[in-house]
Amino acid sequence: MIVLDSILKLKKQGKKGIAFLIDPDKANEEQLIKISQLARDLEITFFLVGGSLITSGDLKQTLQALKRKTELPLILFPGSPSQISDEADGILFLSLLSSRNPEMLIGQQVIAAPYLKMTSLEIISTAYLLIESGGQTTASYMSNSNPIPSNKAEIAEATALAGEYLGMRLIYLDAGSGAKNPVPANMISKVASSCTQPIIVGGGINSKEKIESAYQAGADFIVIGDAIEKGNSFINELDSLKHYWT
Ligand code: 1GP
Repeated sequence: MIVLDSILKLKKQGKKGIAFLIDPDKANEEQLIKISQLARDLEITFFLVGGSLITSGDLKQTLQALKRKTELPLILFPGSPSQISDEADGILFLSLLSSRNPEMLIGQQVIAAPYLKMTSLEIISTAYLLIESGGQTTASYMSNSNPIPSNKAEIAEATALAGEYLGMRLIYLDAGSGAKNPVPANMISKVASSCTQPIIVGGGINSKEKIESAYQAGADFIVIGDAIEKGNSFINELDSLKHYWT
């Protein structure tokens, strides 16, 4: 469990982590070169690759292109069982615990399992919680599920804890890609106060302040996708936060 161990090690050392999310639909070769360079300079922890819906992009080609440009672990963040590839190093094996949709809780996982068995991917069991973020996101629409209301931190806490008791190794609180509002700090704190497994937070993180607020609330890891792909100017300021993860 190389990737999970490195996440646990960071947490034990009191360090934070940062991952960039690459959506194969949005990233072209030129962007991948820039993003890989940035990842190297910032010494980020790993890449996540995937999306709720891939239409035009090619997952395998994106992974191969990334592998030519970076040594960092590539972890699949799949929107469906079609997003499995041995070109990656690992996979977040997600169960959408915020939903009451059996397909997202266990159906898609059953379809994926025999394919995963044929790969050498590191499989990281992850409690995945979508959080309401000021508008519908692709993730909540595609998963046909209601996200947890943003003012119901206690529901997120109970859900994350249930995931931990079910044996899941990571807790991912996601406001959804391009979210208007990120996961609220008080919700992150509440989850962090009950759970012992590492907490990943993502969705709508597009400023230094939002990163620091998530870390200070108890996030162990943050994920940035949209802002990196768009080349948002705040990425030039990330260097000053490097002490959190290096
Ligand atoms: C989405 O948490 C990720 O699933 C990242 O979100 O694209 O908004 O950074 P952004």
